[in-house]
Amino acid sequence: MHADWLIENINLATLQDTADVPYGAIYDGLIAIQGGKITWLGARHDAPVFSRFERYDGQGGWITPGLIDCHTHIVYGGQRAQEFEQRLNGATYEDIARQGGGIINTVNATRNSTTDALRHAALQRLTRLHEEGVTCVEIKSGYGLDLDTEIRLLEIAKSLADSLTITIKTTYLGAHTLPPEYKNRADDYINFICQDVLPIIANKGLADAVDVFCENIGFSLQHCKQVFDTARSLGINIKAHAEQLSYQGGARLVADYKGLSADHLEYLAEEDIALLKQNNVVAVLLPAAYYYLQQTQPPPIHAMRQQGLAMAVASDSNPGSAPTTSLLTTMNQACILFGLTPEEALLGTTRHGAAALGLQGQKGQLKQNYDADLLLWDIDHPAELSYSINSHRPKAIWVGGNHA
Ligand code: DI6
Ligand code: FE
Repeated sequence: MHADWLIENINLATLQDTADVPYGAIYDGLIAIQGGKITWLGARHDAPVFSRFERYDGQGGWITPGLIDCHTHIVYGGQRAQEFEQRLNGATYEDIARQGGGIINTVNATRNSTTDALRHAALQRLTRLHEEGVTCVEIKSGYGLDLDTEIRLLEIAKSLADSLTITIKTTYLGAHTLPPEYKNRADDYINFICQDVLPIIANKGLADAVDVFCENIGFSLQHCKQVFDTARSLGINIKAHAEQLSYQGGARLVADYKGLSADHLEYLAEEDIALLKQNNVVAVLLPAAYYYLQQTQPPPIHAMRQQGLAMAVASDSNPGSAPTTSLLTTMNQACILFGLTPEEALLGTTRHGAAALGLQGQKGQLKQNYDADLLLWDIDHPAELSYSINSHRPKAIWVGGNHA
């Protein structure tokens, strides 16, 4: 059997959906890569004979799937540290947004930034995520809002794969907030999104999904429904920022459209979980935003766990509610703030992160014929990845079988 790479002297955290042991662990394992895919994995003593390969000695470390950050807003201009100070002095996220700050602050900075400046800043953020082992990332637009800037942001997002060995999925988030030129004219803005923007973005192939901010300081269910109807007609996947600051029913709407994911979910009603599960909607947990906004009501994790709802974990990297570029820290926050186990946190940034991007069956597990996106860690146990903050970087990274 031919292999490009043979990685041995390792333990494997396969995270396979068929596993019946924690982490799907295989000890003293071996993994073979060929043509960018995993062609064989298992216990070393069960391995077939391989020919013509590069050998890599894992020196007793652990191999996990590449990390998947399935929810980021990393293409933007400016920063909002002053807002951070305001919130520490008692202002709320909603107050600041209603006073014309928040997302609009970043929209103005982004519109006034050159493409080179936006790309340079986004590449720095993505490099931080990649250094921790992120091999697949979702990047949203949403800080331009006008047609030209939204196109620029999505093109910049896609271009980052020219500078880093990483898979990028893009999401159009025009329904992020009302732009100044549409003040008090939400209906007109949603019509603009549906009639003038989405068809062009679909035609240019710039977005794999559409997202909306379904919130009292964002858009109404009816407005989100109109965007989803247009996305469906254009064959674009559906996601939503839902139940982050209040219950609006946005997660149910995603389920009604059989969308990919409902994200945040602090105010999700437990009775909605069954509908999400029935429609294979992934719950994307964003504990960094919960931490930064000093929220006090976590998502209904116990009920989600009991009903077997897939829970992804993502950084939500953005300048306002989650100015972080550390997915590993987000895994730690998911455990400490939301009560996930370290295994659930790692599943959230691998198998379930893949499903939130429609990549189940291709990424997020160590499994035969899956993409060979692998990380080698110098750890004794996979729980260490959520356990200690800023303590781990992969010793080696393979993306699509390429040793990065
Ligand atoms: N919810 C969030 O937490 C981010 N966007 C959203 O819809 C925050 C974006 C920002 O504050 O810039
Ligand atoms: Fe977000």
